[in-house]
Amino acid sequence: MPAGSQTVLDCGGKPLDLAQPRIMGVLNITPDSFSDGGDFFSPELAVERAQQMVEDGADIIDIGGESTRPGAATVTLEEELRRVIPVIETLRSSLTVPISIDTRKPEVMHAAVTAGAGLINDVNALQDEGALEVAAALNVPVCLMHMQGSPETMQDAPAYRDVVGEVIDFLKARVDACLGAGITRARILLDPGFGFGKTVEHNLQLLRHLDRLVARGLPVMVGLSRKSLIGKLLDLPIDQRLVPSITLAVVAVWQGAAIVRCHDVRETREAIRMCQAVRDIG
Ligand code: 8Y4
Repeated sequence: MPAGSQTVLDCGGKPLDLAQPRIMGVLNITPDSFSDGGDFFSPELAVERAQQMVEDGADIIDIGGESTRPGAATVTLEEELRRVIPVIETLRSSLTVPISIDTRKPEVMHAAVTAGAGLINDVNALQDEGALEVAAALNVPVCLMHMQGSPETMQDAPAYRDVVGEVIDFLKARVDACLGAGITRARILLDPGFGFGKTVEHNLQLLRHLDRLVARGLPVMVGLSRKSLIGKLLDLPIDQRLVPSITLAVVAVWQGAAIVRCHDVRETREAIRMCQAVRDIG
C-alpha cells in the first residue's frame, strides 16, 4: 500500500479519501481565460468549467488567479482576490468536491478559505511572510511544493548537486516549519514541483525516483500536465501534450502518487484507474 494512502483529508468539512489516487482539475483564472467575449472576466464561465471537470470525474478543483508560468507577470493582491473569490463563493455550495486555492499570498489563503476553499496549494511552500501562521490558523490541509528560485527567474539556470536529495531535504525542512507552527502531519501534502526551477533531466530524475518522496509517508501530489518538459522532449505544442501528460501521470501513480493535478480530467482519470488496478492487485 502506498505511503499516505490510509489518509482521509478533511478539506474544510469535505472529505478527500486518499485510499485511491485522486484527480485535481486545474481552473486557472487569468484575463485571457473566461472572458465574456469582450474585456470582462466572467465568473459564470469559470464556474461552468469547474462543474464540467467534476462531471468528468475530478475529485478536487484547484483555483488559481496568479500565473506562475516561467517569466509570467506578477499579479496584485486585489486582482488575485477579484479573480478567485467570486468563483469560490459560487462553487462552495454547488460543488460536492473540495476546492483548492492555488496561491502564495496569506491574504488570499484567508479570503479563499473563508469563501469556501478546503485546501491550500502553495507553490512557495508557505515561505511568504505570514503564510505559515495564516495557514496554521485556517485549519485546512496544505500542499508544500518545491521550487528553486522564483517564477520570474527559476528557469534561467537550474542547478543541483543531487536533485532528488535536495528536493526531499527542502520539503523535510518545510514540514518541520509547519509542525513548529502547529500544522499537524495529517494536514500536509508534498509536491516535488515539476517544472519549477528544473531542467528536463532534473524533472525526469525526480519522476524516476518519486518513490523516495512517497516513502516519507505523507501523501504526494504531482503536476506534470502539459508541462514544458514534454514540449522539450517531444517538440509538441501545448495543445498536443495529452498522451505524454497521461503517460507521466501513470508513472507517478505507479510509484504511489496520491493526487494528480491535471487539465484533462476524464482521460487522466481513466489512465490512473487502470494503473491503480494493476498496482494494487498485490
Ligand atoms: C503548460 C501547462 C505549461 C501548465 C505550463 C504549465 C503545479 C502547481 C502549477 C504543480 C502544484 C503549470 C499551481 C504550472 N504547477 N501546484 N501549480 N504542483 N502543487 N504550468 O506541479 O501548470 S502551475
